[in-house]
Amino acid sequence: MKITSARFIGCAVDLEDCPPSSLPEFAFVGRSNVGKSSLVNMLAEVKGLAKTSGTPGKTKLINFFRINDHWTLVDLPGYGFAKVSKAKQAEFNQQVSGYLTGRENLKQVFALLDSQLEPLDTDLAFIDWLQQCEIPYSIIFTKTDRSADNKVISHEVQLLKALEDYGLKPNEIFKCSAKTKRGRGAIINWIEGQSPKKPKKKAGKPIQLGWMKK
Ligand SMILES: Nc1nc2c(ncn2[C@@H]2O[C@H](COP(=O)(O)OP(=O)(O)OP(=O)(O)O)[C@@H](O)[C@H]2O)c(=O)[nH]1
Ligand SMILES: [Mg+2]
Repeated sequence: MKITSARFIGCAVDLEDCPPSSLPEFAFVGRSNVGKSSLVNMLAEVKGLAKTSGTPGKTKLINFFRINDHWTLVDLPGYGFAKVSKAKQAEFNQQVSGYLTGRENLKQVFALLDSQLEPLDTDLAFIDWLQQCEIPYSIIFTKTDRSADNKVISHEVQLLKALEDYGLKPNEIFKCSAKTKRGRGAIINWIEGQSPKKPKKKAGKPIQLGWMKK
């Protein structure tokens, strides 16, 4: 699918502050530094659309990006950033959980996990929470370019085992790299499949006016 437009349409501190929209929304959530903002840029094919940083804690608000005037990608602040105070973490939890549980046009959450690491308890607890809240979710393994294939596969096997142990059932599991664009087609196709089709203009019948026959 071709991206014809990708626009930042606003940011919000919490659910009440979110821009009204009836377009399907797809949100990216995960630990700080896992690669959420980089993935938004990779999918939209616009460098710098979402702000990225090597330092965790860069994205502090809920950011909305409208794609092809057809659906919206939502870049969320990360969780589990140790340098953030307890009070700030609680604020984050309220901010993000309020959006995830209350946003009516939210179609799907992509829970991002770093493919360089074994599945972490905090990530599994977050995915468990998504499932308990009945929020549709898929998992994306990020930064696959940073490890050898066999390491990524071994972490994936561990993840599948952990998901089974916890009784967690994501819709899909994707593997991606914002650097090499691995996984872009699969994720975009999946999003497209969840969005209502744009009504196609009907091909009009050729005009048949009486005088034309003469
Ligand atoms: N090699 C490689 N680096 C990546 C990839 N994705 C992200 N990065 C790097 O990881 C760092 C964090 O990326 P971000 O996209 O800012 O991460 P984030 O999850 O949005 O972080 P917060 O906003 O702080 O929660 C940056 O230095 C990125 O360049 C990837 O697929 N491959
Ligand atoms: Mg970010």
